[in-house]
Amino acid sequence: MPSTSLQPLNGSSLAPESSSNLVSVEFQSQEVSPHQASSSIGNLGETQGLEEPLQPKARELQRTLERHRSERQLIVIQDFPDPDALSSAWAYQLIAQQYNIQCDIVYAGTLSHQENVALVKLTNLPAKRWGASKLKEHDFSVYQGCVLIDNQGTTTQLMPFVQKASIPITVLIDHHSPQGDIKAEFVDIRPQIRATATIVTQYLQAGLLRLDSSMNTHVKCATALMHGLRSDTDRLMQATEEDFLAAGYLSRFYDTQLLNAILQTARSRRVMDVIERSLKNRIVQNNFSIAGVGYLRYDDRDAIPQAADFLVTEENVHTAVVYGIVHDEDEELELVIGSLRTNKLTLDPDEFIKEAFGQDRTGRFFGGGRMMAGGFEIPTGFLGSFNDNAEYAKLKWEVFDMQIKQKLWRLVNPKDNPIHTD
Ligand SMILES: [Mn+2]
Repeated sequence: MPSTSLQPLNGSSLAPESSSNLVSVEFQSQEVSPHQASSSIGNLGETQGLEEPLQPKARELQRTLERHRSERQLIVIQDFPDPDALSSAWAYQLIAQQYNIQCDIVYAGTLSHQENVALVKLTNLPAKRWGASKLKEHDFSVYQGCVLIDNQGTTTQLMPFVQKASIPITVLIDHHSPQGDIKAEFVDIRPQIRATATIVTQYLQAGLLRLDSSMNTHVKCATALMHGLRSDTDRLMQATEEDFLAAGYLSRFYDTQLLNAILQTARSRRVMDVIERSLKNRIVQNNFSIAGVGYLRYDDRDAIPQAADFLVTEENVHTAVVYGIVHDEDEELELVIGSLRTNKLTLDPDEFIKEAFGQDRTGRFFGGGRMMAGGFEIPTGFLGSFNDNAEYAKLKWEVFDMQIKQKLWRLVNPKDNPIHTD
């Protein structure tokens, strides 16, 4: 256990139980009609554990879990797990425990944002990193099922191993738009919802796991879910009614001091350095602020969106793009990673990034899409590695820097390309 002086609040001031009926009644009246019609096929009698008759998905998940009682499942989250994925996976693990299903939560990349590291440490969140280079060493055959949460298998390097071991996808819970033809026994994809934590909280609310504010793990998991929900909804600014209702439910259990501690986590010096470089290198034109930050370590890749978050706060700037070359010596991996942040309502980051960078030879875009939000990734390919040669490394950065700038300026300011090719 990490040492933390924080004590759960245990919902002391608000009487949690007394208000529960009121909330669920209101919730039902919003949603009940279409769902109930389709799910009323003789199952309403067997829902003792479920408080809300409307939740057909919760009931379907319950039946799925029953069918897989006492199995071992692998919960796969994206390579760079965010609070939404981490907390939702944890909640699923706690739900599944009641069916004697033992789950391992794994990711193949790294926890790079200091808040995510703090979340995992302070809540003792049981996620494991299976580094890409050692993936082959893990025994996948012990799992009877795979669970995809907050992703659909397209953002994790674990997927080929799951497929190779012929592990069936038992459960898929996500709020991103459907991505291709992944098949799972239980599927709950709801793109209209802003956070997977909301979907999972609805399961809890429906009675799949009765949260108990005297249980430390429940309080910590509820806090993690609140953090996930807040971070995927831009601190509730983008939240829909369902997200608010889920947050309302979690508010009975979560620990405000613990959440505060997670949010207050200080940036590392290296992240500060990247932000400093972005400030120094930024070029502002037509309300766009564009900055290349050179090379950075793989573990610090989250410094890029943080730098973009910072640059977009400058007056007269509505959109910031920050990018750099990320390298990981262990994995011999090198790619350009970038991030776009905008306050301009009419600028769609997805469209902008697709338009700016186009697609690779296989037709895959370098970024955009709901999974990437305002992010993009460009492999350095043949030019990768040999960075111990300082001259070469510098030259390589300049090439990528210039190429990215050209592509961005072409959109930002079509008539003013910094490179004159004629
Ligand atoms: Mn999410």
